[in-house]
Amino acid sequence: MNSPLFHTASDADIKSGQVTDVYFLRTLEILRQKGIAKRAVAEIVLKSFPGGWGWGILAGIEEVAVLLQGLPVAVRALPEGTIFGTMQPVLTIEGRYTDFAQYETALLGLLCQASGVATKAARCKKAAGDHPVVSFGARRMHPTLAPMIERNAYLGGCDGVSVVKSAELLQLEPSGTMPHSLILMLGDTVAAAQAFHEIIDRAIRRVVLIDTFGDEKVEAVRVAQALGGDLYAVRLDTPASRRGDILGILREVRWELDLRGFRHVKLFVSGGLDEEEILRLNPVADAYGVGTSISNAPVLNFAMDIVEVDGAPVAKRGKMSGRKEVYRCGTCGQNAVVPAGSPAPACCGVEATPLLAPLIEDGRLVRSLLDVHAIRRQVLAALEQVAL
Ligand code: PCP
Repeated sequence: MNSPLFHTASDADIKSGQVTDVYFLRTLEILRQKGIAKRAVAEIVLKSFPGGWGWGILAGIEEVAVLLQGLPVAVRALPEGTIFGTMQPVLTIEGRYTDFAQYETALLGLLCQASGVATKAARCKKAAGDHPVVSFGARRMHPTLAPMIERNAYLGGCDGVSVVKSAELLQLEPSGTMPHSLILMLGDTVAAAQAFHEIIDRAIRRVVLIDTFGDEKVEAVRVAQALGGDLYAVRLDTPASRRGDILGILREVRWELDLRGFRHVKLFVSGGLDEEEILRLNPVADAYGVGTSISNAPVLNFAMDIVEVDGAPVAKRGKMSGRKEVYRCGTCGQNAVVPAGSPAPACCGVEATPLLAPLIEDGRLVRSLLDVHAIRRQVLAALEQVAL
């Protein structure tokens, strides 16, 4: 068997259950030798959010459907992109425990990282409002993960992604400006701007990086005078050693450009950004490139726990036993969790809507999954109802 080029598991490794913690295989060995083939209902729940976050965006469901298809199990899940809270089951899996036990590791991995990235992206987009946020963080993670990271950054609300392969899979045009290396190669910011303008497809917006050699406000005016109406924006990726008061620097750049009639030139900021910094820069900045804080977002520590065995409610300490339903109030957007079979709770005077829906039955996908663009639109709409 060819060993993988990179230190990663292949699709076949994941699908065949090889990406599993060894204690699941030992459990299977014991259950099989003891002839224990009990049925179980397990649920995936988040006990707490990182960083004091009040909500999360559920992501990774499309990949979970791929992982579990073909197994003799029944799976119910919240729709991908749903805003959820702590102690709310986002997915349940039912079947003979020995049929799905070894998939827990991969299943959680697919949800934990994707939902962390999608939630951080949503927080940055919520902070930025109408200002575009572009995902620039693939370079901080193993390249195998770039498409996954950028799909979930986009699903969470980012307006664009920078990696060519990710954009291709999302059927988007890749987003990007120019690297410092181009300016270092050309030896001057204006020379680089003019070369970019001369050679790169005119459909690509002219966003010129202005922090390589000189002071940003001087470089901004030089580039604006060189490209005039063809200049869409200037990018400030000012290094930490010079960053000081970046809001002050942005105000100066804005002032000097406006004074000389370049009101059309937008200010694009990147480097060390997160939702708090975006909120601070919104008064002057027009667009953001966010890397590390999204691609290296804290994972959401979902846990998968058995809540029923052979039809009887049972759970470990710290968990509530029995099957559950998650309901959403159509008016205030609040979620509520009740034991399965209970009447639908009322909220804001209306009957709430059940959220957990069948995803897989007898190993077959029984739900048509929305495409990532439709999910993103739903996420942006739902973000209207939550606070940062
Ligand atoms: C990086 C690149 C990314 C930025 C930083 C993401 O800058 O431009 O857009 O930053 P973050 O991870 O802190 O959010 P450099 O590598 O300095 O610049 P470049 O490759 O653009 O020359």
